[in-house]
Amino acid sequence: MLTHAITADPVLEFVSDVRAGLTLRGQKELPSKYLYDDVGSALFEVISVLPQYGLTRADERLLRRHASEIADNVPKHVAVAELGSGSGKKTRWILKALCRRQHISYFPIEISPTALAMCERELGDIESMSIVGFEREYLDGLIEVVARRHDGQSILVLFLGSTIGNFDRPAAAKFLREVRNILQPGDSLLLGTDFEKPIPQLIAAYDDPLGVTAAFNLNLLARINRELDADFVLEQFEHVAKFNPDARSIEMHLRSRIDQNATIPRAGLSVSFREGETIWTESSHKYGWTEPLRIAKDAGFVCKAQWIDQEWAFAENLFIAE
Ligand code: AVJ
Repeated sequence: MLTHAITADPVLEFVSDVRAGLTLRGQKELPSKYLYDDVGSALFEVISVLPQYGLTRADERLLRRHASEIADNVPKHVAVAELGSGSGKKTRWILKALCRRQHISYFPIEISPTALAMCERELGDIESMSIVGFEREYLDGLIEVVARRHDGQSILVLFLGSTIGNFDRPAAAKFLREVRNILQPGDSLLLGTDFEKPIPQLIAAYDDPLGVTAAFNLNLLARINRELDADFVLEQFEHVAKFNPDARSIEMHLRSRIDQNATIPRAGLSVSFREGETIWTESSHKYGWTEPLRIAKDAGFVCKAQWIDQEWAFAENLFIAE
């Protein structure tokens, strides 16, 4: 299948986000999307097979078990846009179920070129499906996909794996509203959401005893060292996972073990840290049982169907644009 990536300019954006996040006066922060370079993506693959982290397996189970039922609930003539395709492994089942009915186009949208290439390799063998990858931010990519819509074709957006959880609630609502505005009535969105769980279970999932999540988090500083010539001493930072009861999210931070400085030459920056000060690197919001229904409604969708995993409280929610 013909494949080509359409590229924007990632390096400048990384520099400016790092500068903005580390020069904040209060809580320093770095956007979680930068966790996923080649090393980070590989570490996340390991996280997803850890016994303490059931989220990805729940997502995969649901997509595998209910693929044909999900396909039956979307229009036959469909183009699929996936926001953050990752390796593409879990998407295979749903794509195959859709292809059984009619030829489909699949557009993975992904900022990591490596993940995009992996996804295209992983799924390139599916018959009666064409793949065109977009190396783009989600909404920019989605706009490009919609511009390629054929007459009578509907769009199915996949936003799986609880990536929505990385947005805080207002940002998630705004994002889904933007997705809705790019779509037309009758288009669909399959959204994966992770439900609230006991706090100790959440902490264990985000601070595993093998230290894989710690490595995943610390890799963000290693990445800044590699790509921006910075001199972060990784041993002088530690991974912290904590539950934020107001936001109902698990936060990952990197805590400075001592008073120290780091220089980031390619961002023209020197940053100081006090002992105990943290860089906030990710939030994973957890949802109440009925929250997906309200989220759908607030963004201009109706929740047509929902599939819930029995082992790990997680749902695939099928939203239809109104
Ligand atoms: C891939 C965003 C769903 O938030 O649970 C896993 C990333 N961070 N362990 C999540 C993650 C720490 C993950 N998502």
